[in-house]
Amino acid sequence: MADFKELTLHLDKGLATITLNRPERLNALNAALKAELLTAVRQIAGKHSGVRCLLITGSGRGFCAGADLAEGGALSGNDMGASLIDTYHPLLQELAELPMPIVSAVNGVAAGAGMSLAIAADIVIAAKSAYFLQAFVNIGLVPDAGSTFILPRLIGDARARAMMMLGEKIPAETALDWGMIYDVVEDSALMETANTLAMKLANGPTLALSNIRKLMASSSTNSFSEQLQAEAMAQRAVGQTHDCVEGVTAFVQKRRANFSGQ
Ligand code: T3D
Repeated sequence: MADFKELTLHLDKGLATITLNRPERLNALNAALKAELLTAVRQIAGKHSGVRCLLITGSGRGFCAGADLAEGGALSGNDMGASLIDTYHPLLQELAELPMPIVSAVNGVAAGAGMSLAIAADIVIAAKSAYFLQAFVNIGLVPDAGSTFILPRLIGDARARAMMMLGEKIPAETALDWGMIYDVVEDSALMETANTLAMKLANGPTLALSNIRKLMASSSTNSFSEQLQAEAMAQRAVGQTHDCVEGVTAFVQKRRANFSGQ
């Protein structure tokens, strides 16, 4: 297993937990953290990793404050497009293609690319004191790391534009009202709630869950008939899995299904 300094990776019964670990910088993404994140996600994605759900959170009082502005990459003269293409995009693609569900437990501020990372998860749970910030415009940048794709799909055009253009803090409870996230819990309950939910997913029918991810991704660009076709193809594949046999058998036998991820 790779050695990490800027994050921790904890593996427990099919659940991988990545904790961004630069609390003194609100877990801002420096080059080392981005590289470690990519390594960790690739390790989790590996065929023999045994991981069936990924949980991402932050240490300290922040989830992630976006790009590390102290590192100098965002200073004028640097090609930030290249930096996105070389470092953020492989990570976001890897997350998008991960064959298992992703949960983010937003323990504090999620700003800039840190917000993009938070909402790249399938299920986002936030602590009551957390907030979301499209910080880019406040430093003269445009939203990146997938925010212009994901955010309007979550909260609609009007609210997404306002968040991106005004660069204001959106409290977790407003994010919940707007449909940006799945749930808000007391700060003290965040990790237990997120762990319970992530463990449930880790014990779920992994191939069905990863196909749900794919179908949700294609539904934003497919036509209705293309999406019906995609559903049929996914169902053909998933319907032949051990987990489907187990799920139906367990239903008929009136017992809880014991999914293996196969
Ligand atoms: O090439 C590329 O990489 C392009 C990609 C760009 C993607 C982006 O994400 S651009 C957006 C970058 N992020 C931001 O603009 C957010 C900057 N941070 C803030 O606006 C505020 O820190 C927060 C609103 C997030 C939190 O405010 P507050 O008052 O709770 O905390 P603070 O005091 O500002 O921050 C605490 C410490 O973290 C502080 O350090 P210090 O003074 O105690 O030594 C602060 O400098 C540091 N910090 C916070 N955010 C960042 C950061 N250090 C480096 N980079 C940061 N993004």
